[in-house]
Amino acid sequence: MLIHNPRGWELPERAVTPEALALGRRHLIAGAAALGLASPAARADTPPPLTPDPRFPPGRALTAEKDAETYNNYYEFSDDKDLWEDAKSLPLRPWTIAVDGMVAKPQTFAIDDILNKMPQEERIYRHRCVEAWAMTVPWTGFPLRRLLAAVEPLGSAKYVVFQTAMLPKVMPGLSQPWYPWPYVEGLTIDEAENDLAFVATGLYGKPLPPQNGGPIRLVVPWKYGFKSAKSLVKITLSDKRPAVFWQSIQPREYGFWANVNPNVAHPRWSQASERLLGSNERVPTQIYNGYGAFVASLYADRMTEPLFM
Ligand SMILES: Nc1nc2c(c(=O)[nH]1)N[C@H]1C(S)=C(S)[C@@H](COP(=O)(O)O)O[C@H]1N2
Ligand SMILES: [Mo]
Repeated sequence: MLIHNPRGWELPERAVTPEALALGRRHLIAGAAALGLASPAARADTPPPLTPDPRFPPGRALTAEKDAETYNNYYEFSDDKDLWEDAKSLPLRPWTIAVDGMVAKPQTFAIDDILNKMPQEERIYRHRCVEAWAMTVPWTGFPLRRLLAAVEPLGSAKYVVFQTAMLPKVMPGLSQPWYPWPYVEGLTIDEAENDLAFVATGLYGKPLPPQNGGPIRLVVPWKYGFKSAKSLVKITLSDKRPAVFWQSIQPREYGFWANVNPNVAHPRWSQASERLLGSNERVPTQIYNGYGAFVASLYADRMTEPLFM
């Protein structure tokens, strides 16, 4: 079932939640009080658990936490999926993330300042890797547009560029010189400001583990998974489209836009269906990974672009 009750480990006391969620929670608390149950969420000194944003119903069962955290793509560590133990050597503190480029107020944030400053939300999103496996997981974090608003993008900025940490001492993959390190990804400004574009700092109600991109990563669920860059150290606003990691390696197979589409095959395999992590079940792939109602309008004037690779 989809019922999920995360701990509020990273919710600052002054956190604000969307009204509907706060209301729903008050009902829960009131219900518990009526039953005479001591509700930890009702105490002022304890942050309440987060409720998944109801705008984004996942429509399928949550992936088991163990599966999502032991089957990963993180090429800085390895091109195998079982890198989770090696990734534990990534030091998650101290950690800073610079937000710079074409902005009025460039800033370098310490990760704990971000956690304290940004109201935390939970979202259960479907995730679709270009390799045709998929998962459904609860991320904790905040909308990307809130972070952008803090640095005040200039009107001339057209793209948002994301850069992953490069720590050769703990990331053996960096010694493979045929990859164009660092891992860089990018979105257009309007994609980055879309409701769905999310910065994750937690997973299953706990701090984001390193193998999943801890302490802070991008999550753009309507695009193939490679767009969702991990372990971010820099976000740069630019008027130029960046050279992005997989497109630089193989431009015939991977593009800048990478929107999910079951009808546009990868040159080497079909994208019509996907395997759910932790099972052999295959389900049909949905255009924009099922998020078309939120994002299809972004592309109405971009139909001449290769939107689906
Ligand atoms: N820095 C970095 N980010 C990355 C990757 C990577 O290799 N390095 N892999 C991408 C790919 S292909 C996918 S499918 C997702 C996987 O995220 P997960 O391991 O949390 O499922 O991370 C993406 N972000
Ligand atoms: Mo992927």
